[in-house]
Amino acid sequence: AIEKTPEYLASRFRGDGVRYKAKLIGIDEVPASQGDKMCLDSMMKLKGWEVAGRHQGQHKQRVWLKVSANGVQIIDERTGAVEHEHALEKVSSLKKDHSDPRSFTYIYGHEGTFKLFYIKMGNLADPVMEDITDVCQIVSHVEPVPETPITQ
Ligand code: I3P
Repeated sequence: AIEKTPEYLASRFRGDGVRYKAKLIGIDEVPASQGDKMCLDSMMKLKGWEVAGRHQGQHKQRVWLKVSANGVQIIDERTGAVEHEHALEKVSSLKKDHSDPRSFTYIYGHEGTFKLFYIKMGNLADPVMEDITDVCQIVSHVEPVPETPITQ
């Protein structure tokens, strides 16, 4: 296993960071930043919608999930458009989907509203969950970079 030195983590999540192929199962507005039952209820609802959509011939949106020191980005695979940009300090409740090793959820809180993002990875969910955990850890220990004073 790679030793996760501060230098290793800093370089892993610098710039564009890491990118994974994924599909968006769904997004749901939730009442709070955390809560086990709340998350499970939301996941069940979104899963129900996914199944209903599939029965109508719809496919989940294919996306790239980017994890860097600047946050989590969800990018439409087809257009390349950044559809969601999540600052790490506003991400909470990162959770494994115990019914599917490829899926996970997290909550993004912004101006008093909370949204649960339910994502299915191309492969296992563990590596990206580990990356999100690691990058949150490193940014929470880093002082914000002071702005360079403008000298005239
Ligand atoms: C597909 C199958 C895939 C699924 C895909 C389904 O149905 O369930 O596993 O991809 O979802 O359409 P079928 O076997 O009838 O073709 P995931 O495993 O990534 O969910 P999608 O159409 O939403 O991509």
